Amino acid sequence: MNPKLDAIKQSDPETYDAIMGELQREQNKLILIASENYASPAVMEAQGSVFTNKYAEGYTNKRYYGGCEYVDIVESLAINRAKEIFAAEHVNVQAHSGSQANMSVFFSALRPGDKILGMDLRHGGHLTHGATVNFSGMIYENVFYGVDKETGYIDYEVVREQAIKHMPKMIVAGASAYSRTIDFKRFSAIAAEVNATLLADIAHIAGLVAAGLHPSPVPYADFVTSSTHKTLRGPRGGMIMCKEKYAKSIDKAVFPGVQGGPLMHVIAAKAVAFKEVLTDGFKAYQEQIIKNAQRLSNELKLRGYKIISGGTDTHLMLIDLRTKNITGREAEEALGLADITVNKNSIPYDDKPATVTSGIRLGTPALTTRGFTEGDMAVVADIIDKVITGHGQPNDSANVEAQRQRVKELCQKKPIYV
Ligand code: DSN
Repeated sequence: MNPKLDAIKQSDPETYDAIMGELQREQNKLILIASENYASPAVMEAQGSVFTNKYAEGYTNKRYYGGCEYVDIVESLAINRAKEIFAAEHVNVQAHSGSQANMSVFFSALRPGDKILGMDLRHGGHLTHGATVNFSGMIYENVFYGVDKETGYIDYEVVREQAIKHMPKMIVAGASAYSRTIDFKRFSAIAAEVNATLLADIAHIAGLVAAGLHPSPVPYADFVTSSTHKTLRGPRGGMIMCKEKYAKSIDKAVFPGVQGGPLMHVIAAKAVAFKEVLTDGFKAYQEQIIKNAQRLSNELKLRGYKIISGGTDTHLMLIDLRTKNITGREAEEALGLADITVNKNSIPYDDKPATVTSGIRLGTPALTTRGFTEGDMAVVADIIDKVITGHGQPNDSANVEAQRQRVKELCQKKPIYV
């Protein structure tokens, strides 16, 4: 990253100060938000490049604007690299976000009023999988599956029963707060049984899938969507993969259906990120993300924390704080004071509203990018535990300050963008 930003400093000191403030925040805090990561300097250079100036409605060699010879090159690079990574028949890299990727799939495969079977947001699903406050819940009829109350795992027999009972037009597999391997093959068998289309949303696990550490849905699902900035470590954005037979209809749904001009600077950054995925170190990085998550989960369990489903196969975990006498909101605030950034999260069968919650979600992609390994995760778990158990105790402020110092040491030891 160019740390100087001389032009912004000159022209707009307020924005410059905000950027520098954010850089300090990202450097000096432990980012444990499961959906966040640090994009590489190369990805950020591409995203800050002259491609931000260019209109390119349409697709390669079929644009509605002149001067598209270089955008055609980067869009083709991004598409071909994504095809190679995921063994996908067709890829669209124009979706501005994971949500717009999902919207494009819905618009291409469904009619208003059609029924979708998705994972309940309160059990770890995503807004765009049918939540009533989202377009997916407003335009379509939604039914849900969740996780088993005892095990915390998806019960595929229940998914199947729901599918047979409701006969949805589309089944959505994928989650934002589910820590276990998703059996896409099983989902595809269920979808085939009820003649539904299968959409796999791999936004959270795309990096693990790319590295071969989580089974890929690409052979099984009609459509696979993802964001590009989570475990995949690219720029903020979305992408869609599908079978060749859906290629035309997906491309039409993205443009002109849902979006206008593609963000070519973001697409250039996707191309760069996909090249990074294809390098030798990427698999080891993804393996380390999982090792770190498993160590963090184990260390927290040793300190009496209940992890939903008992652990993790992926980059994240969901912690049930009810045994610790603290809400998700209180834990998020308390950890924030100690410079640890997490998000409160509903746990399955939560009786608290989404603004309070009984849980927090933790993820390791960002810490892994800055070089944290299992030993560091043991220290992180201990700091988290000390903050949470000290919350509301007489010496709370001194305790928080002591933990903040420990965070500072960790951050200084493993700086970002070196
Ligand atoms: N909001 C994202 C997350 O935090 O998981 C999903 O899009």
